[in-house]
Amino acid sequence: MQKTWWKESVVYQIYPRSFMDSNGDGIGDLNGIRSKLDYLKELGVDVIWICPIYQSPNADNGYDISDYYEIMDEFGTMEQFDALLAEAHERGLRVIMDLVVNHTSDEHPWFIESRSSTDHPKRDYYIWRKGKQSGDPQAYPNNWESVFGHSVWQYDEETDEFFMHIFTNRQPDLNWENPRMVQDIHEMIRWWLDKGIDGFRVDAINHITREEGLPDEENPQQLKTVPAYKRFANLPGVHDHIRHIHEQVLRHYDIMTVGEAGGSTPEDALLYVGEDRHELNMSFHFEHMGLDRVNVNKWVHRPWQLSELKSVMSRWQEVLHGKGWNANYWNNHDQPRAVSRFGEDTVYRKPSAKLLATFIHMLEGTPFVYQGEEIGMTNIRFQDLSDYRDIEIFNYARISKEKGMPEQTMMEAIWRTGRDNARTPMQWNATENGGFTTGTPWMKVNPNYTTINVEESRQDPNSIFHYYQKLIRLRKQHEVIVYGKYELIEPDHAQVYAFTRTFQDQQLLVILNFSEEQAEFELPDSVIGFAGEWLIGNYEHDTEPMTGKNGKLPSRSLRLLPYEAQVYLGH
Ligand code: TEU
Ligand code: CA
Repeated sequence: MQKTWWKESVVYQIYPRSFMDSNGDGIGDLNGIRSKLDYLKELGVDVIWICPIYQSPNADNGYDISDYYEIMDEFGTMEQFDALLAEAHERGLRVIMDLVVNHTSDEHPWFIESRSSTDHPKRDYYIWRKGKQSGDPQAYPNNWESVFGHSVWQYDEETDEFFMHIFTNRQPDLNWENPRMVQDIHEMIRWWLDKGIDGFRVDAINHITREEGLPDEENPQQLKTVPAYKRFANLPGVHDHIRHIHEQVLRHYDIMTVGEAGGSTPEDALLYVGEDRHELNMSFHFEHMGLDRVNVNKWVHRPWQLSELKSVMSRWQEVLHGKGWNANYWNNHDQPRAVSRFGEDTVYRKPSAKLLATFIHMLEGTPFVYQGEEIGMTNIRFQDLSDYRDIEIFNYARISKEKGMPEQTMMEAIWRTGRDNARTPMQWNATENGGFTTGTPWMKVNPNYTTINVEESRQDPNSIFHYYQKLIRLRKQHEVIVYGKYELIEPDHAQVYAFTRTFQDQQLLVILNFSEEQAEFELPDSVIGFAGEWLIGNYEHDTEPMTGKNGKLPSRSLRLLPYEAQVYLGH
């Protein structure tokens, strides 16, 4: 297996709009990020991934780009970006950008030209089709549903045709079958890499080709059981495009790339990240994010099961080992806060946040930490729909009202699942608005900022922040944390998720009680005789637990407190 810096790194994701506002307009910005680089250095991360900062009308908070070569006015200027990059590099921090090339904004000049006439040279930069009945804006070319609900087609009167958009109708899909469009995108990627950035998180890359001929889904049953986006996800043609980008552009730089590949299985992922494939370094999957949802509809909840988490994560660990590389995460800007979802965000907030962190950092793969996760930020519950900001939430609310869903049911789904859970402003201290802005924040701050904030977390030696700091430091000290091979132990235990990692003569033993109850855990024969020392854990014990002095684990059975995590290092 190849050793590289991006395997040894920890990545920190920044959602710029909500990170830090430097000028009091209520919107996070580049200078805000610059002012927090020392904080990130203190935490110990190696790479920052900044969500889109390009020019955008912000229908989807920057994921709708109108100019790839300019910085969004609200975020600052290109000079400020260059300064941010230089200051990060001075501190030994690498910077990766979001690359959004499945679609642009409908305000991108390419689209404005494309929509102007059927024979414009830019027409084929996007995907245009005639409807089933001329002049009828509802006579869609086919019956595919978009990721955010409703048809993937939007009627355009100008030319009596529809354009395709798998996300919102403000995000027309680029046509990757057009070589001139592809050349323009390659050139743009090269331009950013020549600036000296350290790589990309590639948005929705698995979606850039669609099923040939764009056929109708004929079986209505199928529409109910298979996510609609299967028609435009992880199709073989995607790989030709990625390999082409790699060959033309990426391979000439020392960078890291992580693709977003929703709906992918470990086998699909190997096609993106297999070391022999020359496509991407790693990819995000969503299988663990689906464990508390009914697959066809993210808004419909089901309780998650530890047994399913074990089988999903074990498959990813095993299938990719030695062949590709995992990107491990619990949180990002599209997901509710993990501590509120897979942990417990009241009495056990601290131990459960630390337990979740232990899991992600002890798996094989690169850990991704999302802003606020390192202080245990939680979900938000706005009573008033108008306090939300996310276009996906508003689409869902509109569709729910059309269906006659009771208001309360809808609000509960938004509280549980809405993306704005992750997007409330970063909580820096206990002053007004959590120290995020001196003005009026673009979205309200979670009122718990008075107790959950960075300042508090930095002062408390037992805080979640310091626990993350320690986990990150351990990664630099023990190669087994980076390169060890994963093995699940005691797969049937109902409360405890335990596994080992093995690299040369080093071994890790990771024991995680994912429940609110105490748990008894019998060490299996395979680890009896494991000579281990205590590495890290999320509870204070009078004596370091279960450690025979530099020796074997003293007893066969361990008693774990609620959400207790214990990690041992053996040699
Ligand atoms: O999200 C993409 C997204 O939601 C899907 O690709 C998802 O992975 C798939 O449906 C399987 O669950 C990205 C951004 O992260 C998000 O913020 C943007 O709104 C979206 O792309 C559009 O750019
Ligand atoms: Ca600002």
